[in-house]
Amino acid sequence: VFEYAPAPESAAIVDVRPSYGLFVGGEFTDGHGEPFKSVNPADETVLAEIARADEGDVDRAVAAARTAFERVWGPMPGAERAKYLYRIARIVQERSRELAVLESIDNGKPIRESRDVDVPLVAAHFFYYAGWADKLGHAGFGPDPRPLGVAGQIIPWNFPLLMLAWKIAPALACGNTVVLKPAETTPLTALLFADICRQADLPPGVVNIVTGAGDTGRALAEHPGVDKVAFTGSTDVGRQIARSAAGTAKRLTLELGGKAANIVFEDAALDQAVEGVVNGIFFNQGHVCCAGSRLLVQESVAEELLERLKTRMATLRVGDPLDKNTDVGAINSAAQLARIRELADAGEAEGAERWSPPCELPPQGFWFAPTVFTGVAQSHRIAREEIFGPVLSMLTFRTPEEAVTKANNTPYGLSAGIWTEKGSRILWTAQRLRAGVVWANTFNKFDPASPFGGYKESGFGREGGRHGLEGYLDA
Ligand code: TXE
Repeated sequence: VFEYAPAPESAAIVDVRPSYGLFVGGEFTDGHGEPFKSVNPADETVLAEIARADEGDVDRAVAAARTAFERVWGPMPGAERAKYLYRIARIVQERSRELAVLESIDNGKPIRESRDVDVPLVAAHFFYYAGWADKLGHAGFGPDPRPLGVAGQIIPWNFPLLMLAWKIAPALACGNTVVLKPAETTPLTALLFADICRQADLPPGVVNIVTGAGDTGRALAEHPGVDKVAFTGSTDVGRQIARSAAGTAKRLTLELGGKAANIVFEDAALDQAVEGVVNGIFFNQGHVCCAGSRLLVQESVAEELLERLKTRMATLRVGDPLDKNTDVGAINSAAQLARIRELADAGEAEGAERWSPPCELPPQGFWFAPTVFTGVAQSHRIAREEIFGPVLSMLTFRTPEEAVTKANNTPYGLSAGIWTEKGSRILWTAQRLRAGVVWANTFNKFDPASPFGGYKESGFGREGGRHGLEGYLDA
């Protein structure tokens, strides 16, 4: 029942099984918790029943990872580990259609995004970190940096496969083994990835996948046999994990929420800026930690920009994630939809003006129309809290100083965008922004060679690039 068989070339692109087990020690096995269901958010149909790992199952997975670390993966020369990572990267490319379709039906994201962004970046991460595996002695951490041991990795539902790659690729390259817990609403591609690990002949126990909700995550984060915890998710859960990691003195990296400012100066190329603003907030339904959810526009061009933005928003196609023409897919879960609605309603109640283009939403499933709020004050909840949905809050500024002050007026500090034709203004602004990533005349650009991570309540530690190795080495 639990086996994952590759879909035959000619048949449906992806073969979703009725039920899935945990992946422990290279085998799909039963879980001892109450199974749960993964639902297609575009039509609310049940996709599959998923095993839930209880504390005992987490214990088994950590033990499998420990054995693999001590006997096989830790002692293996970096050049050998690299071969496995290259092999995984190539299989991800070979099975990219299957992965993209499964990601879109489990998550709700448009197939164009899973096909052209998520899955290619997953392969790119494995290729990139494969290249580091035999060069760790030249990465600036001393001649012979050591892995940490067993990494417990907990990931969210917005980029299920890509977050898995961000976590697993550097951990494995450095010689660690992993126990990864995917989010409860999007477990399917992680289980397909488990099958890819088997196909790549990865030694059993090097990658273990435990499915479940917060309890499973807590059991993993608190497990005394875990040497390092890497978490991406909400700031609240990040705080809980930091407390429990402190109890057992584990290494920790946290990638948490954001409330990024996308700053448009009056000399920006406005049409280009509009594209960047739209991509910044409507890409992946705004389920993006670095989403440009606060649009800061210089007063002199605010009206003009808003006009063009509305015209562009009216062209966005909302609907079936598997339709190649779809721009905005389904909201990932009923709970997330409720949260977006609550914050959007609060925006109206606090006096901001709400606008959405006319668009017909499908009758079944979880949907939210692209929305922009104007007349937003910095004190409004929609200007302060992470909405994590297709909702943009527009504010204005008069001077560059005011733009920087407003952009930094948030407990978060993950990313920001700057739109201007003036190079010196880009540098001046970027130097003053308290954000881990600053994009200029572009937005949501990702590359495995670039470090990514936040300041303040957006967390600490960096993923990606050479910096991403630091979190997995005893250096
Ligand atoms: O996140 P959670 P949720 C933000 C976003 C969103 C809000 C709530 O604003 O609206 O968080 O989303 C696991 N110990 N982000 O509730 O709960 C959980 O099972 C250990 C931003 O879905 O943080 C899942 O695997 N693990 C964010 C993962 O944590 C626990 C991405 C994330 O879920 C746990 C997601 C516990 N006590 C949401 N409780 C970003 N930065 O990208 C839950 N989990």
